[in-house]
Amino acid sequence: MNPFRFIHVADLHLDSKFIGMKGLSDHIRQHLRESTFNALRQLIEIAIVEKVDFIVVSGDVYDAADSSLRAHLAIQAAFEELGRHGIHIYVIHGNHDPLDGPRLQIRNDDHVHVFGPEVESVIARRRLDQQEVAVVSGISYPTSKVTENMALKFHRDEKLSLFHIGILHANVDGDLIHETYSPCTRKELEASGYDYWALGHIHMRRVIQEYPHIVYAGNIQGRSVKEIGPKGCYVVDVSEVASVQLTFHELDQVRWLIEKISIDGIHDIDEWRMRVEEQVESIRSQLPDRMSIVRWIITGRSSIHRELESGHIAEELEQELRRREIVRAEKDQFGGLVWSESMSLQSGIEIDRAELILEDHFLGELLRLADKIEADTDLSKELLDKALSPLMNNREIRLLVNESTAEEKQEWLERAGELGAVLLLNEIGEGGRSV
Ligand SMILES: [Mn+2]
Repeated sequence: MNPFRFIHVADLHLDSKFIGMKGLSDHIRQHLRESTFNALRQLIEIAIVEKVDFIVVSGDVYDAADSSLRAHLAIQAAFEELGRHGIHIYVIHGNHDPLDGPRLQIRNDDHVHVFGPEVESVIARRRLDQQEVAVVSGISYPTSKVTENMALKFHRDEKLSLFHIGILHANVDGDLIHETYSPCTRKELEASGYDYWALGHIHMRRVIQEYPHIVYAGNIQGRSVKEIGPKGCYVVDVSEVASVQLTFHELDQVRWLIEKISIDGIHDIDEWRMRVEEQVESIRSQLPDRMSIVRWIITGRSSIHRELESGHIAEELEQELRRREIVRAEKDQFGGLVWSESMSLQSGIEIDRAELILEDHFLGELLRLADKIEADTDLSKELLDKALSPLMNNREIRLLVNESTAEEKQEWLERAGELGAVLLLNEIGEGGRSV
C-alpha cells in the first residue's frame, strides 16, 4: 500500500469562554478568548509544514450548539486555507455541536466532507499523486444527547484493502468524568476491523491501544484546571506495511498547570513567599512562548501553616502575583505570562501526630477519626453527606458539590481535619488539656 500522513484532531471547542476565572484584566481575558482560535491557526500551520495528506476532526468543533459567528467564520477560513494547499478535511459533529444546532453549518466542499447522522465511508487520497490511501468512515451526532452505541454501526469493507479510519465522538469503556454519550467498549472498536479509531469527546489525550489503534487526540486548548498539560493533535504516519507512527504536536497557547509547593522546613513567611516567586520564574523560563495558568497547592507541615490558615497572606500574595502579570500583559508579553488561578491550602501544622493520636482529648479523637476516614471510603462518604446536607438546599452549592470529584471531596475532609487540629491545638495551648 501507499504510505501517507494525516492529522487526527478533536474537540476544538472554538470560542470557549473560560468561565469562572477571577481577577483577570480585560487584556488577559481577551487573550484567553483568543486561545482556541490561536490553537486552530497552529493546527493549520502544522498541517502545511508537515505536508499532511488530510485531516480528520473528531467532533466538538464548536464549544456550543449556538456557537458564535466568529467561530464559524474562523473554521471556514481555516478550511479554505487548507484547501489551497490541497489538504482534505473529514469532520464529524459531537455533543457540543450536533447537527440539529442552530449554528451555521460547515459547508461540504470539494475538499471538506462533513459526515451526516448515519455512518458513511469515503475514500481519502494522497495529496500529491491522488493515489487512494484510506477508507474514512464517520458519523455525526444528530442531537446533543446520543445514548446509543454508534460504534456498532461501523463495519470494515472487506472488499477494500485500504487502511480503514473510523471517526467517532464517543465514551470508550465508561469514562466517568465525561458524559457517557455514544458509549462503547474497546473490544467493540477492535471487532469492527478498523485500523485506526480517531476518537473525540474525552479531552485527555490517550492511546488506548495499538494495532488496531484506538486513540483520543484530546482537545487542542485546555480550558480549566481539569485540563492540564500540553494539548494538541497527532500527526499519524502510515507506512507501506501499515505500521502506524504517532507524533504529538502542541497547539495550545495557554497551558494549565497544577504546582505543588511544600512548606516543609520553611519557618518564615518571607522565605515561603520567595519559594513561590522562584517557582513562578521557573515556570516562566520553562514556557517562554505561552501563557500558563497555575493552580498552586500548598503542601507539607511547618509552623507557618497557622499564619497561612488564619490570615490573608496566601490571598495577598496571589493578588500581588496577579498584579505583576497584569503589568506584563499590558506590554503584550503573553509569552511567559504566569497567571495564578488560585492557591489551595493542603498544608498542616507541625504536630507530633504519633503522640497526639493516643491522647484522650478531642484532638486525639479527631486525628483517630481522620485516619479512619482515610482508610474507609464508606465512612468518609457518610460524614461528607452529613456535613454537606444543610448546604444542599442552596442551588449554587449543590451544583458545585455535584460537579466535584471524589478526590476533591476527599481533600475537603482532609482540610477540615487540619483546620480542626489547628483550632483544637489553640484550645489545648490556652486551657491545658481540659477540652
Ligand atoms: Mn468535547
